[in-house]
Amino acid sequence: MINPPTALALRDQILHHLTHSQGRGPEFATTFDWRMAVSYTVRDLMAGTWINAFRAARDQGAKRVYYLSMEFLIGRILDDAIINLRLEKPMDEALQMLGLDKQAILDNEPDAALGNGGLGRLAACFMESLSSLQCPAFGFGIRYEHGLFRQRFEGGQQVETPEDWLNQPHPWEFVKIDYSYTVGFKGHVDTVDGRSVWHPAESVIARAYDTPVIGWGGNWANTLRLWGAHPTTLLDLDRFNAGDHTAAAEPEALARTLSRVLYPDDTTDAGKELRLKQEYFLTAASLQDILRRFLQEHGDLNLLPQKVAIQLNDTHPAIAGPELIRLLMDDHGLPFDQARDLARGTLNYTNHTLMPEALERWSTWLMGGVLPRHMQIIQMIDEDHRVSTGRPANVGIVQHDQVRMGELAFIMSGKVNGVSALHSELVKDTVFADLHKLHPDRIVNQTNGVTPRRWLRMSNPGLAQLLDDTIGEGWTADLEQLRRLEPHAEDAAFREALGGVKRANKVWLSNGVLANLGIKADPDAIFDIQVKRIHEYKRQLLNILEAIALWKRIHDDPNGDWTPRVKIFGGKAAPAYWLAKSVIHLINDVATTINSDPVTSKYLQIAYPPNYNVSMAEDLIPAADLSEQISTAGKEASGTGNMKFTMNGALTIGTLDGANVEIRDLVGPENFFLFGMTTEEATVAADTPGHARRAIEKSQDLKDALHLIAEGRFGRAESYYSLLDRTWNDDPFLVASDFDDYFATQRRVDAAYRDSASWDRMACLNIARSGFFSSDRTIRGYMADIWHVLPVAI
Ligand code: T68
Repeated sequence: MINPPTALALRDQILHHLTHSQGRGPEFATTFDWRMAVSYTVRDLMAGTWINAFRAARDQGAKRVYYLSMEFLIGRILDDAIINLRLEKPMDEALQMLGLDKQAILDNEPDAALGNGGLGRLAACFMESLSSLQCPAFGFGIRYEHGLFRQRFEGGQQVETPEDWLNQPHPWEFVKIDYSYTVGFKGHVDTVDGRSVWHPAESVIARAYDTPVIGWGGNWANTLRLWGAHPTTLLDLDRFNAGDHTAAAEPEALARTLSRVLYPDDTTDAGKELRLKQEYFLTAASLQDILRRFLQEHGDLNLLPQKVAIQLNDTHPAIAGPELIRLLMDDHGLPFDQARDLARGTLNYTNHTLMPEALERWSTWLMGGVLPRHMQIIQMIDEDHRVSTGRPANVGIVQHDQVRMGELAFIMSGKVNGVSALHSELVKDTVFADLHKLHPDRIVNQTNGVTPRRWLRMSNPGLAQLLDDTIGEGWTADLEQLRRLEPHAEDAAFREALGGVKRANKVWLSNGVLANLGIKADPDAIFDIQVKRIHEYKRQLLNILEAIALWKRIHDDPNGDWTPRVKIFGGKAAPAYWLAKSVIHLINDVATTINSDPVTSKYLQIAYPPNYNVSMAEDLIPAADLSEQISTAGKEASGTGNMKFTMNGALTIGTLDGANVEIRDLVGPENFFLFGMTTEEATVAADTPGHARRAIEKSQDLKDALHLIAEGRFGRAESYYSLLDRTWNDDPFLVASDFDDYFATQRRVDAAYRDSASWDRMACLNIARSGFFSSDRTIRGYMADIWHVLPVAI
């Protein structure tokens, strides 16, 4: 920003909005009113930049990026905007003048939880980096009325309640009612003068709700455009006049279901008609908007690949291939070949998982019923690809009466990328092995990253200050500058300061989140944290079994020289994922027993705060000593939490999976606690009959832990029969086979933590070498290798 406002100006503007936007006098204002007034004040400071950025891109005829994603896990906006606009100081002063508590105002903002986990949070980090790098871009998503469900625990079990962030006004968005598009479903296809014409039987209106995303320094803002679904007819007046008032409102209710709720399943395929309609709703509205702007700015459709790059965040918007071809053929009269080439020159696809149950497939009858014209085009794409490549019969989009969205996305994309070095190689060797042979240059890697503005400067102000004082604040825009910290690893005074920041963050967490749970956590204990969705492959079970085994050992030798530890879990399970829910139940039951054991309580505590979300991550990650990244090798595509912990000076205990491999390479193997099988070993072991039973028989600690559960030491044993049965007899994610190595590695962690100078030295080197994991680096990679776009000067 060129002229940052003074504290006085901010104060006056806040008071102005309190009166004129909230309609409240200061003496009547609630925290909510103040938060709205402050938010409007900050929004005012983004709007001009936002409009100028759009204008600059248009005036320069710049190529634009469009990021299509069913999820944007934004979290809170206010503090992030204050920081990116560099308003911290004047805003603190202004709030002080008004006698307001800044933390209370920040905490009043609900999280925009429009995503499940990593995929959605990545989209949010990318939006912030795109703006910080002045890359002209739009994010397109759905404005879900209900984001990811809220999680409560009842008797230790997960209970879901609806999330309702839009029950209160959302101060950041601008509604653009003139950007409204009709999206059709079902119906039939006619041929008129050789052209296909689709006559949808149903339609809804997609309306644009825009949120500016301000970049670091406040010089550029892009648009996050979320589509809200609205009815084409508000009220069935005939029915209303006939007295049936409920039925009269039906068209409205039906249309609105499209943007009502976020599907809460990650890494499983929903396979439901509503989900397909949501995916098409997002895609169709976005493509209409893209083509409208493109035609206005450039006119000639042949320029599309030169001026537009579209990124598909996983296969969820993969219907974009057939939809773009449909628009170019049916609306603009281009022949199939030309439409196909233009589409493929424009579209790219990011794969986020190899898990077979997550690969989207739609039955041909559902696809043909909901999107009849698209089903025809999918068949044309498939046949065209078969003929032009001479591929084997089993490699194709339509197989066994199912449309495979991964294959569709691959075939319709210029580039396909994985999200870590290991994952991209596995994409080539496994899910897309056949297509990779036919198109050997299509798959590329772009290792994920996270934005250091939110995940360091904002969430860890103590560390940010120490970094600013030590190496200057240049790291915020250029995270590789953290390298300049390396020499300070040998400086005892700096290590003390670093340890002091960590301890302060731990005290803050103890007095806040943990105290609320009734847990007395010793800030000098190891804070050992695993936060992420609950999933078998992420192996929270391995972590809690280790806790049980450790507890037993301490119990058997209460006078031993144990290193105190607080184990913290956070995360939600998909509502229908019974095994994951039973892991949650187990963690809570084990916590209840262990936390109240007077013999062990000074050495081991377990905390599981409910409703893990972005804001909770911002509290937990800066307070972590140990980051748990313990997925079965070959299963976690990348991970991004692993990067956030490293940046905040936690050491990792982890497997050679996803981006852990790159983290370990960069921070150095001596600064990383590695355990477990490699991908190759895990693949072989999982196929060996009886692997779990054999591993359990070999491990006294594991056997003891499993017996304690089966004996009912942690709540009713019956609750855990299926979990135990799966562990003994199936264990596809190799919890048993990796247990002993994990347990032994944790004991190495215990020993290492006791030498605080050496620990702080390792933490310092982890931070210093984490610069690669900035999402700025990732976005530069996409810009250069996939989108071929340049930043725009303003
Ligand atoms: C995650 N995927 C990967 N999927 O698991 C993680 N799936 O390794 C990676 O770091 C991250 O993506 C970013 O690349 C997901 O989060 C989903 O959330 C999801 C949502 C709906 C349907 C399927």
